[in-house]
Amino acid sequence: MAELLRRTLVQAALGLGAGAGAGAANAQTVTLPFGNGERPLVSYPQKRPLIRLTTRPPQLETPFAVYDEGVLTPNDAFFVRYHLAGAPPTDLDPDTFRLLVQGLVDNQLALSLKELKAMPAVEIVAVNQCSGNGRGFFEPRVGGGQAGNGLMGNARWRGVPLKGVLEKAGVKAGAVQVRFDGMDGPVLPETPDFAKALDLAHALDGEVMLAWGMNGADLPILNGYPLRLVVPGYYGTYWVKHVNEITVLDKPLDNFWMSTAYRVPDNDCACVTPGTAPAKTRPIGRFKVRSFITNLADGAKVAAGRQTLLRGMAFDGGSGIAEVAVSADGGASWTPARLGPDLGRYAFRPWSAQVRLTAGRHALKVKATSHAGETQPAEQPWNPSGYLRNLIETVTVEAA
Ligand SMILES: Nc1nc2c(c(=O)[nH]1)N[C@H]1C(S)=C(S)[C@@H](COP(=O)(O)O)O[C@H]1N2
Ligand SMILES: [Mo]
Repeated sequence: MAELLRRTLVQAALGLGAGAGAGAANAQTVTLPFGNGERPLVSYPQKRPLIRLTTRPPQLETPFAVYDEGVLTPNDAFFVRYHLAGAPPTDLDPDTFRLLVQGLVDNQLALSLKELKAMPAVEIVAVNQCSGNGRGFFEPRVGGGQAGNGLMGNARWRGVPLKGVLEKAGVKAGAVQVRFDGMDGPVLPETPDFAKALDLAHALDGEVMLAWGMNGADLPILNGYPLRLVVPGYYGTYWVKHVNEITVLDKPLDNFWMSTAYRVPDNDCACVTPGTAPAKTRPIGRFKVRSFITNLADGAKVAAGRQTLLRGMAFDGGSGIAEVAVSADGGASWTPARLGPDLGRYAFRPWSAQVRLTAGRHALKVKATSHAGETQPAEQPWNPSGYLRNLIETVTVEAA
């Protein structure tokens, strides 16, 4: 991408451009179905109008109808999540970019994008989902970004296995974890820099990837240009964007983002009684199994007495989707759905089904079961951070 264009895009992404300004006069809004759910739809560079959660840093949610456009989430509609007010970073020159590999290694590396792209590339279709996807629906309500279900997306990522880069550096005995730091830093020195770590075995599993490509194009600036970590099956917090520093550690990373944030109750349900705090926590890990109806929204009108098509997708933390079922009677009875093309066990799995509805209101539900045998609960287990949401979703329609 031409240097001038790239600079302009970054400036605009920081909120300095017209489109990203606070009050584009004709700003459209959407209302998410929970208290204080009104949000502006705002255009950022390389993005179509998305649901804005915060301005500094830019945090953008995908409008739900996008998931019905196809199994891959288009780059210009893919959600954006940042923690630090200074994000995205401004110094994203692909020619001077270097990926530093350091710490407990035989050879410290400083790899250019060109050098990375000269290594054998791999591709994987994988879902990226924020731990707090759907947090706004939690009851009782919890603190944090009040998002609907638009903090997820499915893309074809292209890059090199992290394993290959770590082997190039040579991991020394005594290594325990690998730390990933992106180019965005805190504005205030008191704010903890965003860095995350994976256990060494996970980092070397051959699936975790350093990706520069997304759906056949460069990563959008707001999704981590020029290089990001892809951690298939794991919540987005580990998918470090603009990653330029990898450090092999001899002990687990102890920072705010590992030791305090992004942790769940350490018990079978990862839940506690609403309003209470967990006695013990563990780092958040793999996605819980989820499924959605994408072609009908709440309040949709359908024809009574005729076949109504239901369509959507399902995904889990990497075992793959074994079964999807739909209910047209509020969950009393279930009918199997037809599964669509399989793009891999980390991808959205499309499904479709037909139901015949009598005149009146109907609660349509969808439920997925993974190959690991995990399914979705009817009631959402509660945790104080509003993570891991995966209850059976309901869309209420009107047949006439
Ligand atoms: N550098 C950097 N990487 C980051 C973050 C961040 O704040 N800074 N947020 C993480 C979180 S919590 C999520 S959910 C994903 C979101 O990826 P996306 O913005 O490409 O959708 O990025 C992750 N990587
Ligand atoms: Mo996240």
